[in-house]
Amino acid sequence: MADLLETVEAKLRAGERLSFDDGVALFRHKDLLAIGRLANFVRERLHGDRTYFNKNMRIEVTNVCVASCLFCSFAKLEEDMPGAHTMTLQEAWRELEQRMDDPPSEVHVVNGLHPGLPFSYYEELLKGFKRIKPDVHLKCFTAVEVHFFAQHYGMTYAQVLTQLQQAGLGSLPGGGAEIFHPEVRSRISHDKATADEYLAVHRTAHAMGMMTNMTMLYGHIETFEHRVDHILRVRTQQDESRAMGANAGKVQAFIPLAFHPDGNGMKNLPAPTAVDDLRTIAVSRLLLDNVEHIKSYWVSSGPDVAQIALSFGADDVDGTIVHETIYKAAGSNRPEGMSEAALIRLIREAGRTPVERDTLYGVVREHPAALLPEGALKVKDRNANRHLQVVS
Ligand code: V47
Repeated sequence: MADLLETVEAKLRAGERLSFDDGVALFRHKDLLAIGRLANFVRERLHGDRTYFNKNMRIEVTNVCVASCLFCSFAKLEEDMPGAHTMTLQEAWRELEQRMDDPPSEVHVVNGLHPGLPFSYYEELLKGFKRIKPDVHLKCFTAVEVHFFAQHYGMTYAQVLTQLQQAGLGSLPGGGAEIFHPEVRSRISHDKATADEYLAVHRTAHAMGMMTNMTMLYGHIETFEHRVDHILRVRTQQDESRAMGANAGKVQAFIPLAFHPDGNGMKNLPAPTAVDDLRTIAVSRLLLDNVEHIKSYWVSSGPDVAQIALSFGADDVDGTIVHETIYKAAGSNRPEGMSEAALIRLIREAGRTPVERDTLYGVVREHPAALLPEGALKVKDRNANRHLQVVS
């Protein structure tokens, strides 16, 4: 066992890439703290103590979806089913209008694959957000949605992305990746974009100069080998995109998403544990030598684990979010949003320096690091969960 850690450390110091076998062995290695230390070494080499967050909001304009993913607790097959909803454009725009007293810098939209909306609905959606806040960054539509649009409206990926870009699209979020390996994908999401199609959409976006994120939904029926295969497919795509030149886009952040079992086709499975969450963040950091940011999405792992993950390879916690619905539908008891003050406190108490960023990792504001312990930084925040709440 010590041999593995020594080999990995030597490779990291020499700037050498870890292999598939290294990745699987790291997932199986019992010394979580030792793996965390290695991932933290890489994290600090890249980012020091800097830890990123943004002011964002999530909107799901429709949960009507022709796909039937086994893990999904959010989608409804048809518009007239109980719980199905599709916002009018005015309703969607109002979500942003209502936030204009403390506006987000990013709107993140993820939807079901709705068979009955015209393509112009999505174009108008983006244009309307831009009318309300011209400098807002629109991180909208997963690669799975873009693939669906291309098939459904008879366009190429480049045509879909160009038209959406003209309407205001800024970048693509990472959703829809799940697990790329066909042994798993064919069982949990057989009727949407394949791994190759997902990656081809990202490749097209990168060729157009657009930034994207990628995710991995872990902790259900997949093996460690499937996870490593998934992470290495991200790495290979990133190599290819970086070879496109300086004007090309790339994968900015990789986001492991912890599976939540409530109300979906895998409800009999247990959710992944905190140790699995931390190990997955750490191994992702170690394998992805060409992706700058590893995001510990506080909604999926919970704020407590997201905070600890900042010492296991993660350098980003996502943002304020406001109204999260996908994880809520899958049984998450996390708050739907977090205030900026709560996120800053979470980062500071982890001994890190909070950096508010925009979607493309431009620095909006660097906050001073905390002197621990953090008596003077207590905030009253009813949105933060119990552990982050302040005692006055
Ligand atoms: O694609 C769905 C996942 C994703 C469940 O790009 C589930 O910055 C766990 O992609 N349990 C949407 N996960 C969210 C997403 C995301 C989140 C934060 C930041 C970014 C980004 C992207 O949520 C879906 C799917 O993989 N998901 N159901 C579930 N039951």
